[in-house]
Amino acid sequence: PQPIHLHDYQPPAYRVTHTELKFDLSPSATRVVARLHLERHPDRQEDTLPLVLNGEHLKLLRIAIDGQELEAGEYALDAGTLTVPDVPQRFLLDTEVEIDPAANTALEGLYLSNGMFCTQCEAEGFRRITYYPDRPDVMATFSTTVIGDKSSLPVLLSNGNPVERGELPNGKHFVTWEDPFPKPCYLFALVAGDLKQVEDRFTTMSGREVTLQIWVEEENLDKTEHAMASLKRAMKWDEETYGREYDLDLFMIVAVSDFNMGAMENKGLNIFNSAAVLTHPLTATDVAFQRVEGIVAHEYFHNWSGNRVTCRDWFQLSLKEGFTVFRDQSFSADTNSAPVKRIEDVSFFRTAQFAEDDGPTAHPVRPDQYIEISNFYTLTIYEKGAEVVRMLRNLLGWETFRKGTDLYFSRFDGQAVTIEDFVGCMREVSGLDLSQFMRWYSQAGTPEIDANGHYDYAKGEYHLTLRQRTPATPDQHEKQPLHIPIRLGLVGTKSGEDLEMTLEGDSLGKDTVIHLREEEQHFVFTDIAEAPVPSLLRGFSAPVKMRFPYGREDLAFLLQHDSDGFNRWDAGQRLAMLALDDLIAAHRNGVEKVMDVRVVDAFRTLLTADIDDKAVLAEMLTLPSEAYIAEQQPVVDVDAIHAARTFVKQSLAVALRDEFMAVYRDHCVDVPYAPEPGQIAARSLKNVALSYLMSIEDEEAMALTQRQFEDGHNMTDVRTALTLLTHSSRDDLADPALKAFGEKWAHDSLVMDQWFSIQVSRPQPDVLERLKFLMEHPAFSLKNPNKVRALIGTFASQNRVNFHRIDGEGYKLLTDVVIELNRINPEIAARIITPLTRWQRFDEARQALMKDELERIRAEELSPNLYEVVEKALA
Ligand code: B3K
Ligand code: ZN
Repeated sequence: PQPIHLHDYQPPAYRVTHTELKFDLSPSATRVVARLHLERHPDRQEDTLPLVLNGEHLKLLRIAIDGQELEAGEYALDAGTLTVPDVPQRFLLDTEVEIDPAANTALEGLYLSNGMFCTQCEAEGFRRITYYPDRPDVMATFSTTVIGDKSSLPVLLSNGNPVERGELPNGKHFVTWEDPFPKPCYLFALVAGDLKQVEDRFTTMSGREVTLQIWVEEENLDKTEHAMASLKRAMKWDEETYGREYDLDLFMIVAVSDFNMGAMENKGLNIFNSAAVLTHPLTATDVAFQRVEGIVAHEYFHNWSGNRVTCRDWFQLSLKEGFTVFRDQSFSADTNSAPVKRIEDVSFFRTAQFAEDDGPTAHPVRPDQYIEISNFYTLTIYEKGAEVVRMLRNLLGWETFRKGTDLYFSRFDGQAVTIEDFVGCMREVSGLDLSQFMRWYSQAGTPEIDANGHYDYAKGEYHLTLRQRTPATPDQHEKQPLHIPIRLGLVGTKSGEDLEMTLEGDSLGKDTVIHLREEEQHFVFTDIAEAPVPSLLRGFSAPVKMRFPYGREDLAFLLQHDSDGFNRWDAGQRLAMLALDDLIAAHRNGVEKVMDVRVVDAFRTLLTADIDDKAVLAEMLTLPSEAYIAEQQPVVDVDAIHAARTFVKQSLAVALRDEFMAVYRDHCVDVPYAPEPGQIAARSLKNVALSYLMSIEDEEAMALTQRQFEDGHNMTDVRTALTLLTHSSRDDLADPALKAFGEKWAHDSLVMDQWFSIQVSRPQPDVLERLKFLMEHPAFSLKNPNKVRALIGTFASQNRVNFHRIDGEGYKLLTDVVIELNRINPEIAARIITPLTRWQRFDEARQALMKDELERIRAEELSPNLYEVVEKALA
């Protein structure tokens, strides 16, 4: 496979103004009749230009131009394209193809999930449905007729509004849908099945009535309430915040069990992974409730940032994804606890995106080449893209930024555009020079800032030196300095308050943003009355690694006094990291481990001070994850990390046993479950406390955990309890609990996914055998991405000590699965392999084992997806 390059972009030779589709559905032989209204692109007036359409896995039955059937020699077919050398300036193309949805295990194009037909077309799935210019800059109105068996497929859905329906011979029926908004084919959707719906209404700000429907299998009708409420909140929020209103009379969400991603924003017909839409207090955790709210909002927000204004080509993917993630993050922050949302997002980002930036598949927010675009739905495109938009919002200020988004949506409505178009609007409304800022889009890798500061007592000045450097990444060796906005404060060590700051005569207040543009810059803050501790990168104002030689006293001080909640949390994380570093070294050197009392004291203060944001407190009490700790180590030693972290946790539990117990008892909420911030905070705090107590297998805590499991009040509590039992040494308690849970929820696929995850994340060495056993469980299937993620994904990405077993058995298991998935579902195969591609980070013995497994994969006949990832990993 050959890479595609951004600089090769050309407008399409022909555009489609209108698309008429007719589907006659049948599991193994669906007929698709297409009529495309085509015309030469105004910018492509070269003499002759062949018509080249994409098409894969299609059986062509008929082709005609302006009603004239084409003979065999008048067109050419290969594995990916249909070419007609000679066509008029403007014409109708009719084709008929046969496709096999039942054999489609890649879950791209039209496929079957639990007997129901559904589609996934982004990025390049539409070419598996019919011959078409499958690229986002070809936008057409669609009219779609769906024909299906009336008894097995009573519901027939597509984009837009239903305009006609009726009966047909042989027990069939049809519905015709019209979508008046021109769209690229990646936003096409079709669903047909035996579905039930819940319906609601929303009145838009201009007074239009919109019907909202969520379509599910009958047994899931009781799990839609939260998604519907979230949808309505999102619709209102987008009106109030961005002035964006919904544009069709009908908005539909469908839940399907087999889905490669979370969900898809098809125009008027969002298709969701059931895990990203269904919730019930007894089956879904608080985290799942919040995730559903975020994803429902994300897909809805795409109606403007993605659908009304879309991407010119797939290199611009972050144009819609980064912006939409930023929008959904802001929505969730406004709806729940803003500081906690930021902490969660950043802690995920610093673990997973930093690791991506640091690995063989590192790429810029706007890549300039790819082999398989499905491989680029990444943390960099999504989350780093969102951080870049967040920086823009902060540089411009909300009001100017909002003027920029208004301009963007109005100027480019109905068009397929680029990242320059977006940033250009921001420049136009602000007058800011954003040329250096554009490097955030083109340069890969995480910038590292080394900061140093000192206080000049005599002059009352604080001197801060910042040096930036971005390490080389696989395709980019030279890096330019970036424009990095750094929000900061200087916290007085006497007063514990933020100090007034003056820089070059300008007074900046107590919290300000300085701009690092050069490789190295020196800032002198004058009139600083007392020695400060700097609080740098408040709110994570830029996606960088900030290093500063904080002493432990400084960090303990910031943990108590920083006025920025995010940096207060971060100070705690840094303090814990210092202690963990010592313990990792002790473990490696075989020296006795000694707990740092300053960490114990800091935790005692947290546990006993009356902190009112319980959710933030729960975050502060959570130690850095093994993955995050690994991110900080030059060579990852999984065993030492696990031992050190366990030691810290147990030491804190021993020293603060009664404090943790008091926190647990004080936060047992005895009210009917609601996914609201206050309750969620209380549950997370008490469950964090319980996890400390269970780390030392405290007798009383053990009994409380068992009771929490048996009470079965809600899934958050039950899942925590079951996890703590399963991860303890008490198999005599864990086994019956797992058995009871597995039997109780055998009918519920999404709960069984949790049952799988809990078992394969346990640290005990028997987990690999358990995992192999569970792969034979009737509820498991390699064809279902949720199952693969729950069992294999959880094991490989979260059970670090066992995945990285020194006998290589963990690697071998993942490799076997990847090889099988390569044939079944290449997109999932290329994702699940990720932990194996990060071999550079480990010791030599593990490196060799991991590379051997990668070689074993390379020896297979690979899908482009895996080919691209494996080649990069072994480069
Ligand atoms: N836009 C979809 C991505 C699906 C792509 C799958 N290959 C999901 C989302 O970001 O909303
Ligand atoms: Zn998206």
